[in-house]
Amino acid sequence: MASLFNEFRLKDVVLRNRIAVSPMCQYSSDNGFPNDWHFVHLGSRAVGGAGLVVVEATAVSPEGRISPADSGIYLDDHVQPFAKIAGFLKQHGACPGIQLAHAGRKASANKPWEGDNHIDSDKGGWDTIAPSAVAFGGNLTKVPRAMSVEDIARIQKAFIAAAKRALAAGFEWLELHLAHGYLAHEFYSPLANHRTDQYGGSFENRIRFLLETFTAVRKVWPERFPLTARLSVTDWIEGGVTVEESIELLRRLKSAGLDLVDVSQGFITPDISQVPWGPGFMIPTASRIRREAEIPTAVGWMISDPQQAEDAVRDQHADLVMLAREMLRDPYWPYHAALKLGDEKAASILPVQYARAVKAR
Ligand code: XEN
Repeated sequence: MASLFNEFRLKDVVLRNRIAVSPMCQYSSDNGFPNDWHFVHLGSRAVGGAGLVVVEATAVSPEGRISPADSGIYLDDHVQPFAKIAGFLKQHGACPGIQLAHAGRKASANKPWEGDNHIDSDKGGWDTIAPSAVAFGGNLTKVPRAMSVEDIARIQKAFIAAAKRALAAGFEWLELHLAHGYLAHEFYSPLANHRTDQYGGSFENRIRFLLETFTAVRKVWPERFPLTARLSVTDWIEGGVTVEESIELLRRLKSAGLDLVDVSQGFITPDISQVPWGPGFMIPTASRIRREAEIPTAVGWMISDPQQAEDAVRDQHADLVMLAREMLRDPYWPYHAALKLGDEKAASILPVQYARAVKAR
């Protein structure tokens, strides 16, 4: 049997295999509410056989949305539509997960297919906040307001409230978004954090927002369910965060109760020229982090070949593979991967409604 189809236990959650659907922004919500699009998009991937399906970056407060069309979980009324999605994912054998996020200085942007640029505050956008009053650059030119200590406390409370709502909606896997140049990453990276108070400067100070927020969420998220984080472990450029620093950060997050790291990279600057793009390019880094931070690890980025995914799990470079674009191309990727790897579980991956008609071939 292929290692990719081994169960994975984390806390009281048992995933049916090592294949996870990465959180992927759909830019299809209105005032944060998920709708039929999200239900079908996420539900299809559960039906397709993934062990874990993680809902897109879901904003903890309205100004934390990347775009006006982002999902959010900042209202009690958001719980019910998310509960419908979480319930369906679970009913179809996938663990329901959700990623909680605040976009910081990258918020108030157009959908990617409408330009990906900042929307003016008087044209449907809003004023943004970040650790420091420094614009991202590129298409995102808006200068954020530097957060006060009161702003920091308010956003941390928003993360706590969002985690409670996610639990009420039936999610059993929580991922905090500490990556991709959004708010938490902006605190972590010296490229975005120019503060001179206790939240900026030294490594200890730059990780304070991340550790405090994580610790606060851990208090309200039950021990029986995994609390995970997606971290950009490197900024790839001089002066940015490094893998070595991230290993130290992950050791501390682990002491604070982190159950798994979803290893990601970059996006703190618009310059992506130094990223070594290629199939599975983050697997060696994830492997090092898994070994040195001694923490269960998920890895994504340009993984599409079942054999590459299988090797990553079998050789213990990662515990889970996170698939994004490949899952958009093929919601039945787990079934097709099992066929390709010759795994006897292939037929049983399909739901009964389909399996009786579709023979493994
Ligand atoms: C291809 C994903 C890397 C950068 N982005 C990350 C996003 C949303 C859009 C782009 C995220 O983490 N929510």
